Amino acid sequence: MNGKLIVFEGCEGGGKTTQIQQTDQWLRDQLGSSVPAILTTKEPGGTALGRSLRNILLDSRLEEPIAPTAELLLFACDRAQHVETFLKPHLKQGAIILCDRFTDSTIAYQGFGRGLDKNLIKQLNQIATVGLESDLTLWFDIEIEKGLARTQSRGKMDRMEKADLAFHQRVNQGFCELADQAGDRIIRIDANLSLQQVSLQIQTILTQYLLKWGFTL
Ligand code: Z5A
Repeated sequence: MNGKLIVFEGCEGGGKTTQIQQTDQWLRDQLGSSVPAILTTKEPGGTALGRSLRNILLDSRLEEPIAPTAELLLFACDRAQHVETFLKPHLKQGAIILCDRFTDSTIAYQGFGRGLDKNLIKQLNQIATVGLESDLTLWFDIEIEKGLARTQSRGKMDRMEKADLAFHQRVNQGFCELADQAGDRIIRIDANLSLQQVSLQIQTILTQYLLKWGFTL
């Protein structure tokens, strides 16, 4: 696998989506045509199948609640398709991929948030990814209330965002524990700061990693 998979993780409203767009442009400016491709994608929803699954997973008007295990399997299904048909082929060709959420979200949301067995989730992640891990994960650490206020100010909230505050606090605790255990695979970003300050943190970290990986800036 020649490319690099850089994942943006964290609770709602941390600014992942905004910063992925900024980082995409920054990487293009830094690396020019020296890499085969710079791509952005997300989970759920990085493939055609994934977009259908995303509509189901985030739909707040479903006639019945999605059972936690069914929810877990839908996220795993999205990931299996994404890894096999998008991530692995593009990484093999040397692409740098910026991905909005990946395996750590499942441990944080379905494990810590919903209370499902974390070892089972790790096994399921292993099946869905066939062992693919991020080269670097940027964890957008934001105060829960602040992040939810940002998403609420956008208007309509989706099914996951509508979960209660205690759920989001458990998810946040999950990301904290994952970051503690992961060494330098997961790097904390202070997402409470301004857009510009967050961008600067990301660019500083990415510069270190790109040089470590042998890219010329
Ligand atoms: N999920 C799961 O449960 N299990 C899994 O395995 C996976 C996912 C893969 C995906 O929803 C949901 O699926 C998610 C986890 C779950 N659930 N929730 N809740 P999504 O992809 O639609 O939502 P999200 O990933 O949570 O994205 P988000 O809510 O849009 O947040 P964001 O991408 O981190 O933030 P943003 O869209 O860039 O910014 C939000 C707003 O804040 C926006 O108006 C910005 O202009 C503003 N913003 C951003 N940065 C700043 C700063 N620094 N200052 C001020 N304002 C800012």
